[in-house]
Amino acid sequence: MLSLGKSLKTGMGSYPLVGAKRFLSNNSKLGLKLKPTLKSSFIPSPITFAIGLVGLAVGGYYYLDARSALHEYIVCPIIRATTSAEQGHKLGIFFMKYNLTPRLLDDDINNPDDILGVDVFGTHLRNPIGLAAGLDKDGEAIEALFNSGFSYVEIGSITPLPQPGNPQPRFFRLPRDDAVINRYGFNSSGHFNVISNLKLRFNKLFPSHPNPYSMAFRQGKLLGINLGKNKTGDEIEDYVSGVERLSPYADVLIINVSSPNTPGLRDLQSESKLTNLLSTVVGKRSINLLGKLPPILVKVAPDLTEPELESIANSAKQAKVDGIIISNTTIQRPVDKLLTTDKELINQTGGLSGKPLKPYSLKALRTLRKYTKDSNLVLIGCGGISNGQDALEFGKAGATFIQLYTAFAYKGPGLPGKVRDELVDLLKKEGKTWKDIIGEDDK
Ligand SMILES: Cc1cc2nc3c(=O)[nH]c(=O)nc-3n(C[C@H](O)[C@H](O)[C@H](O)COP(=O)(O)O)c2cc1C
Ligand SMILES: *[C@@H]1O[C@H](CO)[C@@H](O)[C@H](O)[C@H]1NC(C)=O
Ligand SMILES: *[C@@H]1O[C@H](CO)[C@@H](O)[C@H](O)[C@H]1NC(C)=O
Ligand SMILES: *[C@@H]1O[C@H](CO)[C@@H](O)[C@H](O)[C@H]1NC(C)=O
Ligand SMILES: *[C@@H]1O[C@H](CO)[C@@H](O)[C@H](O)[C@H]1NC(C)=O
Ligand SMILES: CC(=O)N[C@H]1CO[C@H](CO)[C@@H](O)[C@@H]1O
Repeated sequence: MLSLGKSLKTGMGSYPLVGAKRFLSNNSKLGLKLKPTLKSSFIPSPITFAIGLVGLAVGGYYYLDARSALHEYIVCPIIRATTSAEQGHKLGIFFMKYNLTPRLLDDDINNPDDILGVDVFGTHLRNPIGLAAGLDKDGEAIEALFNSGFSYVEIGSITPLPQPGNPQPRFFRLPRDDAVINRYGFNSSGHFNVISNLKLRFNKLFPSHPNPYSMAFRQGKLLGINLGKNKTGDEIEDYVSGVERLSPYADVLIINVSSPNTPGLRDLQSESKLTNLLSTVVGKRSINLLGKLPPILVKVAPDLTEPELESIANSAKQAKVDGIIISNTTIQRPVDKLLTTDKELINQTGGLSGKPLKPYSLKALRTLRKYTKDSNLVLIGCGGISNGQDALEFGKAGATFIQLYTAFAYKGPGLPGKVRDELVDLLKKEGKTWKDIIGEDDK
């Protein structure tokens, strides 16, 4: 089993229900507001609203089927044509928050012989397709995201105190390249607002699922929470408070080590600083409301050098971190390969994601694989994945499961189901299962 075992066995026995019941009865004493404090910051312009309604009406029945071409070829392009990138993002969250997006109707079914199943973090994930952080920053759209077929959803990044992020515009579409550039700068409504969202969700779901599979409240699915630090916050303090406050709601916790403290060459001092940060954070976890200790993952940038990645791998092993997500967006601009002729777009400051990121993230994944093969660190592939073939490449390069974001923003809620079906077909052709192909490249 590709798992982390050890730490996860703690507290699995009778703990879950006790923990959860205690939570329910103590709720009011925790001093956190139970009301949803997130104001809907989405104010649709009359045009986008009207188009949304027309889309719904024209869509009719087909709107309900996640994989109908309606979303990819009609709804998403209309949204792109009529909104700025950030308005489009908000509109998407708005639809999902109120469950106005379609669900993958055969989520439970189309995985013949469990071809896509994979054991990770003491769990059997039903498929290796996850959503990356940054789409649902505040944990408002979790149900809709699981409904669209993801088996892993990562919310956040969440900073301790609310912060506005960078001034707008800060999100740019490069449609010809199936890419986006963002410099949101981690706008976040802060720990307490997100906790109140998660708490409401728990209180709503727990009574009818008294024995939930996970904090996803779905069989074979996991909920990840990505912790950020405030712009002016202290790295250790902010991550520690994140781990302490959000452990109860998480199946998995993620912290970002996108750039280790030294740009440039590997140096022992920065490695030990990182090891110290990671060990501290690992030690501060507590069991979640279901009695399980959430594994901790670190997320890295694709722009790190091989010595830097090696250094992160060493720190992760020493600190007994459970896994690594590879990768975040890139600050590089593969100008010769980008189709966009708009140089001003290319020159926007920020992280580039989507198709052009794939070679960088895949390379970083291969490098990390090289330095972690001897450990039980779980590698999670992310960056430019948009179809079954991409997912398969990351799996073969060593990813236990994958995440995507930009392709979902372009193609809409049908994408997870599509990637899943493509993966099943590709694996069947090879006569293999997902488990068989993980890390196949280095065999
Ligand atoms: C608009 C946007 C916001 C993002 N915000 C976050 C974030 O808050 N935290 C984080 O760890 N990653 C964030 N990411 C990075 C994604 O999680 C992912 O690592 C990256 O986009 C590469 O995957 P993709 O090519 O499939 O989009 C963000 C990406 C985008 C496009
Ligand atoms: C951050 O920005 C995104 C996109 O506009 C939005 O959905 C989200 O609500 C914002 N969060 C905060 C706290 O501003
Ligand atoms: C991610 O890490 C880098 C340095 O490692 C830091 O500059 C950045 O602020 C972090 N982002 C978040 C959201 O924590
Ligand atoms: C974009 O950046 C390149 C190199 O940094 C520079 O030569 C070019 O003039 C810039 N273009 C625009 C439109 O700013
Ligand atoms: C990701 O990359 C962006 C830009 O490359 C950087 O600002 C940010 O701190 C990184 N970390 C996370 C968690 O996104
Ligand atoms: C604890 C901490 O550093 N909080 C900061 C979070 O970010 C906002 C905006 O950048 C600051 O005003 C807070 O001081």
